[in-house]
Amino acid sequence: MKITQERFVREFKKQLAEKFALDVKDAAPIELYQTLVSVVKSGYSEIWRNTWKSYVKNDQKQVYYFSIEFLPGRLLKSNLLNMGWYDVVDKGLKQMGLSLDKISESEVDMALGNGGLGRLASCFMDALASDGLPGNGNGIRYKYGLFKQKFVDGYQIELPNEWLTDGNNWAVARESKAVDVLMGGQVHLIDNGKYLEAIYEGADVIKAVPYDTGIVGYRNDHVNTMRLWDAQIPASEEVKYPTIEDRRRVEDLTSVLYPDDSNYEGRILRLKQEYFFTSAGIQSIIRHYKKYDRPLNEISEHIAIHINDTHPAMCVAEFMRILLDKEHMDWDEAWQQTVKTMSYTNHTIMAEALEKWPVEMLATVQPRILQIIQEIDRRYALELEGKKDHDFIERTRIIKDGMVKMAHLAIIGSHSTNGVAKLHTELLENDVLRDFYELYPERFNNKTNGITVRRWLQVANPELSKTIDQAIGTAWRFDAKKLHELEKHVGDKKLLEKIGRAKLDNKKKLAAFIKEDTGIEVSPHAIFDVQIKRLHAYKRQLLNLLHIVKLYLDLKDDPNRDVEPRVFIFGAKAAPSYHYAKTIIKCINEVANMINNDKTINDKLKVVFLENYGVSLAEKIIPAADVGEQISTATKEASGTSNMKLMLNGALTVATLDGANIEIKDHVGEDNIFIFGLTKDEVLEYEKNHHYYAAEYYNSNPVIKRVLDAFVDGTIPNIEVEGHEIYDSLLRVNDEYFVLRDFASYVQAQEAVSEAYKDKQNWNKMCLINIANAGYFSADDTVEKYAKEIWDIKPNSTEMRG
Ligand code: 26Y
Repeated sequence: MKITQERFVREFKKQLAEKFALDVKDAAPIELYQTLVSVVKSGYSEIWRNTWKSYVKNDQKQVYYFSIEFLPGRLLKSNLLNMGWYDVVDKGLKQMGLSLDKISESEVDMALGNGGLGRLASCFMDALASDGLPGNGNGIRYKYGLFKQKFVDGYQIELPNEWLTDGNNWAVARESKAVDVLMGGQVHLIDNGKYLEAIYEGADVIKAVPYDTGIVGYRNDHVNTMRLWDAQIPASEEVKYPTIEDRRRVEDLTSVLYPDDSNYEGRILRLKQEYFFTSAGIQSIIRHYKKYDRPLNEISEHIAIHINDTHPAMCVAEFMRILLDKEHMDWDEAWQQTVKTMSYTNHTIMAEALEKWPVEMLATVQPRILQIIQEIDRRYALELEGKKDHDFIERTRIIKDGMVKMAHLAIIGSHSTNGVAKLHTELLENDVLRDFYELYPERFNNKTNGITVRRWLQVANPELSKTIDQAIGTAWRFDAKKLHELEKHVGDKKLLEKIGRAKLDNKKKLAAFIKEDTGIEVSPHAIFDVQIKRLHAYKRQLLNLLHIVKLYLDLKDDPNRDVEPRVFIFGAKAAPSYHYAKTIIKCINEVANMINNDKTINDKLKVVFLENYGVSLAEKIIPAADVGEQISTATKEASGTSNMKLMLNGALTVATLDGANIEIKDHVGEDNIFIFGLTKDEVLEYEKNHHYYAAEYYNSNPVIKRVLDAFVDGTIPNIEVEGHEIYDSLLRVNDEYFVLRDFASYVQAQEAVSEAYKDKQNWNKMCLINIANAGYFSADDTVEKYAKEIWDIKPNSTEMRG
């Protein structure tokens, strides 16, 4: 829909009057926000319908991206940008005395995910639509999003995130598209003469109601759907649930998002959630497919299903269940279609994140699914008999020692398994999934992660975006790889200055936010050094903290030391049950308190731990960052994506050779990144030969000794318990993630950062090179590769939309 400022203002006032019977001057922020959402929605609803109709009309192959997490954040500005409405609406609101920035703040983040995996799913949704690709999301509409984090006395406190209190204005509930999901009870197979009939007894019937959200493509008249399912009680079953508690048992299925990131716990409600959204999604896909009388033995030519990590791995068995039990296809044909339809992405090699479910638990949740998995497993082992040795078969089969290995199910039941960065895929092939790589080499491939440049640069950083426009025009807004043209201007001093100025403006804004949020005063002229990601031992926020303590102790020795002032900024949530991660949070907060209140160090050092890190806070922090910390132990971080967002915004990276950091280094060159630490081979060697002794580093390096002692000798106040815990984890438990091993090398890299910052022009040049090369990590390109190499789907052309 074309919009003019005049038309927008008229429409806005009209809808405000209709919805709330109010004038602009009398409306509350939330009313203004809700009105704006309706105007925006009416702006794309027809395109949404047409996009869907064109898929049907052209019989286009579509992909369904199954993910137990989606982390879109706020949608208002991103939708305005993608529709091409941003400037007109911005001006129109100003004309009415309103501000888009302020109204946007009324939107509650849609935080239905923990971290990287959920955010990746949302970047991919945006990219699919912007590439004009037929791609749908399938997930869960949690009533409570990821918990809200508060600090009380430096400790993390979790509060419920009731994001739906004002309603979700973007989603449309589609009762008419509900499906029934069966759980529990028993199942019997009866030969009725024609086929084996599955008879369910005593199962609970749960009504899955879809909530659809339009995903607007960037200026291409294309709107896809993200479908999230809600659990309800079917009208026919009302009598089965007479009390409020009974009802709650069903509805609780979609109440909470599990706040664990990369840390598997075998909870039955979680398994139920996995089956619930998997079954609802698969049923609705097949029902839709059948509406147009196409043969089921060609279904894999019309749809692709993507399994985002193992959480939706039951897709394999559920798809088989429908083809076998409902469509009476024979096993071999059904299996062939299933494998051709499914594809799987692995996001971690960390053993503690790999899902394994006890057989009995699966039997309780869905006995028929267990039967089918057992049969897949039996046939898998049979097929390999005589071809592979016994040990190989036992190592790779799906069910072993009473546990169902979900990754094995996903690999065996799909035609593609991919890792999320070159190094990660290499580790999968040569190490973690070596057996499967030997068995199915053709199924393995790499797809390095990507981010949406629209949200992370155009929306989050308008200052830098404008500067880039002035240098190279606006084509990069459509094709992020064109950012590379900036490199031609690397000698343009005016441009470098402008990049520096845009950064300074963003730092001033963040400084104001920090002041308002925490009361801490920081100078925008200091280096803003940022580590933002989930709190996890392997991500090594602790290494960062040890370095901060070192800098502090150096300043205490000599307050007049000539150092570049730095502000260390953290954002991180810890899983509520992850004790060690919470201990690190407490320690960071206490170190921050100590440093920020010490007048003797002349404001040369500040530490800010911002509460409640999430997508919207990231949008404030990232544009203001000078330095991004990507310091995981090599081999542990599958890819990372904040590394990409930060470089895109002109932050320089301090990094280990882990995940996508390696590819970042390859693009920007060694001179434009600060690399330190053990390499993959060194880490693997230590892990294999067990000859790392952390205490040696403590005993032989006086700096390390002094820093660690500060945690236990009262230097850092209020961490009597926590300080010892940290100390012991490094010295007694022998430092699982090689923090002390990498410390000296890290300090050196940080010294190089301080040195480099002294030459502003050269620093800005390095920033420019980082920005110029960030286009290689555009999700648009990543998704295009998935489309071509895994899903075999094609973009919608304008004519096709008809
Ligand atoms: C089993 C369950 C507890 C579980 C829940 C969440 C397991 C894993 C996860 C989340 C994993 C995750 O977020 N992984 C991250 O995926 C990103 C996108 O691919 C990567 O960039 C990042 O390195 C990886 O840690």
